[in-house]
Amino acid sequence: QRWGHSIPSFSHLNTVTEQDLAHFSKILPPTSILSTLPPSATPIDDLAPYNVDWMGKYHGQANTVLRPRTTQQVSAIVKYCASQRIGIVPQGGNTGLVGGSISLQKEIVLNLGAMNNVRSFDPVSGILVADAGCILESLSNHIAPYNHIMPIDLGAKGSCQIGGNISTNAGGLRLLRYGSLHGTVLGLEVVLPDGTILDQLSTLRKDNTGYDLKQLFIGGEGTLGVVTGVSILTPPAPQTSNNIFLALPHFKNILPLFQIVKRQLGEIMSAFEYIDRTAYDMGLEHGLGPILDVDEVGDAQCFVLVETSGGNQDHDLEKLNSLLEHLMSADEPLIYTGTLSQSPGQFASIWALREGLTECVQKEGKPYKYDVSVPLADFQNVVDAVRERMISKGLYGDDGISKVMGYGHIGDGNLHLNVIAKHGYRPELEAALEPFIYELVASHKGSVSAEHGIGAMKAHALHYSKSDVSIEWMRKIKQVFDPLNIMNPGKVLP
Ligand code: FAD
Ligand code: 2HG
Ligand code: ZN
Repeated sequence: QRWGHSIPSFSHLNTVTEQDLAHFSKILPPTSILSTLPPSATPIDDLAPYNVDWMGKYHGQANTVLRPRTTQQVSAIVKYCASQRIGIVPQGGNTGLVGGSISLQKEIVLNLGAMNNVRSFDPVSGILVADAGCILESLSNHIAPYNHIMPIDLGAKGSCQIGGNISTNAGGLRLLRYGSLHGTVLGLEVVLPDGTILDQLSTLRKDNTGYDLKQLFIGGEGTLGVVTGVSILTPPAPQTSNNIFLALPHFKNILPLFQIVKRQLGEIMSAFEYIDRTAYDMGLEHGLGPILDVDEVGDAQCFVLVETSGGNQDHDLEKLNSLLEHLMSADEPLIYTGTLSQSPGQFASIWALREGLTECVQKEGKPYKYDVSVPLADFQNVVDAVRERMISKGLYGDDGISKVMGYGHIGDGNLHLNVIAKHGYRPELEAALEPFIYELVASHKGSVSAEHGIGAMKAHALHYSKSDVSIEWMRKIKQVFDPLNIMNPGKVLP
């Protein structure tokens, strides 16, 4: 069990009993209740997928999982849990990377997966209203025939739910173009920790009627309530999309490259993603790519994926070709080589290399993941500093940390630092990494969580990126919404 710090004890909370289960069966049909307690007596293996996170890093304790189908059922469950002081962990697709969706003690898991209906879609405004448990990819498929896309996209799209995306304020691959969910979410329906239904499922673009409460649940990580419904603005699908993949001799070329690409591509640039050499080689070893000729890549230190989305293929191709020409023909070229995708298949393989890295990391061993914001110029320094630290501690190698790598969303200043323990997590590895990495990030005035959230992993590290005053006011907000501290206890706040 790896919580990054000691597991808090929840003396204020009660464990689910057979009497509680009897009450839940008045709210939900038997098929929506999984519990090791009688009369359900679900085999423990059937609960296992709800008690372990995507990385296999966080192992939970829940003896009961509830899978409601309606907002009214969620409300009745939460109201009862409040009356009995039973802790609740809201769970979406369980793809989170900070242990937020796993029960720390014996809180119940409230899984939203059965709330998966699209409530409405307006093809004129592009406003989609859906249950929180809808899988991101199925929402994309739902609106594709109307030529709309979701404003958010990420590697976990086939499993993560829109309610989970909103609760983590997930960033992903389209943030550069469409901005954060704080802008695209128009309204939410939320079951508050006393069971009250807060209906703010607005479909208005503009609504300045006082405090914008929904913003608190975007990135709230299930600590302030259960998101049950979502209203979100979806943009029209671009008429044409292209991507290029570039190999850079040195990391130091990234900043001038970013400036040139932004200047030359202007409004059509929709993503600018980063992969360092270690991550690229790992991707290749796991069957992704190759995208570029191995000889031309040479000793390239890092790679960049640039995507464009526009309205006219000839116009966009002209811009991309002249960008590549400019980059290659300079006296001191910023790149060794680059390629422009020539087909939908090649476009997809270039993206697959970037999106597939998280799964490759998983196959390499057990990852310590640090999702940080630091100045772009320091991406490589941060990765190198961590590798050097592990070497100096004698912990670098196949029996300790086998790889340290960086990839991420350069356009957003977000580095994914992945530190792989080939043969599994060990306390001395973690002790060498933390608080070293958090202090390093703080020294760059960065953020210890750019987009994955705080969850259980980083609650004790929140202070590296938030002032005492901020944390105090976060606590006050938590106290107002959840005075009994039943909603995802032990997460986010230290
Ligand atoms: P879960 O993992 O189930 O839950 C995450 C948190 O939200 C928990 O604290 C949980 O309690 C809470 N929660 C979930 N649903 C609700 C709800 N309905 N109401 C209240 N609280 C709720 N993240 C990024 O930001 N960008 C990426 O590019 C990205 N790529 C990823 C790629 C892969 C392969 C994987 C495995 C993960 C990736 N993630 C990324 C991390 C993850 O945050 C997202 O996958 C996603 O937003 C989590 O959604 P989920 O439905 O799985 O939520
Ligand atoms: C991504 O951008 C995700 O691919 C996952 O946020 C990052 O694997 C990671 O560390
Ligand atoms: Zn990411």
